[in-house]
Amino acid sequence: MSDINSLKKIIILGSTGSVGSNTLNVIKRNSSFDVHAITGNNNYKLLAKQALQFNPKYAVIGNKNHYIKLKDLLKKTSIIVESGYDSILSIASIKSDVTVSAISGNAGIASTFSSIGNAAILALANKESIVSGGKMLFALAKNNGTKIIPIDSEHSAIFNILEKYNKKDIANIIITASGGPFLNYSKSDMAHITPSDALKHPTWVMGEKITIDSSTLMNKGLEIIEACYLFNMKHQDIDVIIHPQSIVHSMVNLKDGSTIAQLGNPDMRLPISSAIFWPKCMPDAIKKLNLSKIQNLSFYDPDLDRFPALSLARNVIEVGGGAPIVYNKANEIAVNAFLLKKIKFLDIFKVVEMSLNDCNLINLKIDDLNNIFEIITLSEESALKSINKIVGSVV
Ligand code: MN3
Repeated sequence: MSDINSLKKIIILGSTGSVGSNTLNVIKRNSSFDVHAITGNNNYKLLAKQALQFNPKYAVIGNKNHYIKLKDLLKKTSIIVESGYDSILSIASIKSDVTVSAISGNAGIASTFSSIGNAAILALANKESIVSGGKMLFALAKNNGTKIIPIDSEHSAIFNILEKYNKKDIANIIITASGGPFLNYSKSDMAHITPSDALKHPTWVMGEKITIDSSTLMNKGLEIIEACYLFNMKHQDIDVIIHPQSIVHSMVNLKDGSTIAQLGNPDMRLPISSAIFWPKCMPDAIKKLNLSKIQNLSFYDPDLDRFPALSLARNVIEVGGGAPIVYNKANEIAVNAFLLKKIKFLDIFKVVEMSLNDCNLINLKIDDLNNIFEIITLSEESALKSINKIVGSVV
């Protein structure tokens, strides 16, 4: 058994979600971490179960309505129970060896920023903080000594490859995309896609929002933006290729003409262990590949006409300023409206495009978190307005 002082102090923001639960799953099989704090938003039962199992100093629930219930479930322990958004932010600002930022959506932006300068390693799964505040986030991390390591599977693959090569030898990177369930749909078929069709992801099991984003390729658009900031690259040097088996997690082309790829079974525990154990490699993090059993790996160029999310993302990067925030927030609102059957599948792209055209946010400077939240609010209003226009025009 390791002695407590040699253990690495880890904080998991969003421990009840899929990345958070998988992080605890990884930690359970390895004794080198001391779980210092875990946070959830609504699922107080799972949070209590995790707290009883990992005995953290703090267990924090975002939704204050669940405070008493959580406190009650943990009454026989010495775990400090807190609730509310501000408590999550103060947990995020505790000094740690590793902080995992796995709160999903815009709710995870502020806590990601709070961990900068406090976490030695920030294992970052919250896409929104990179997409909405990437420039600021990476500048702050650099100046305050926090190493950001992505948990997104594609970016984790690229990160690990880039670590081993000289930046000057890199030609470009290729992000793989499963293509989602509608890879072979015609545009007219796509008009009739229902929420339950879109919620069937072929290879990864994930939350509702990201599953829809995979089916529209909006997730891949967000990942292009994410890669630009993470790896400090131009979008022209970031290609997307459809790879339905999700075995090749992503690739890097070197200037000599060779391509370096990371392959593995699609399992979130690989990018998670790669981030929290960095620079070490965790033995048996996932099940080994059996390539002869898989037999075929296929690759296609994405159809930019049927999936406008990719070109939209590239425009958004060109425009800069608040545009990535509009892209992200308008999409979130549109996905919600689609799940509620207010708009059709193809309208998701329309809402994003209309919001980008409507918002005069492209020249706005992003100097602090307040700017980001202001633009998020304006994007939401614009997206709702766009949805009303679309719904109103259908007779
Ligand atoms: Mn991904």
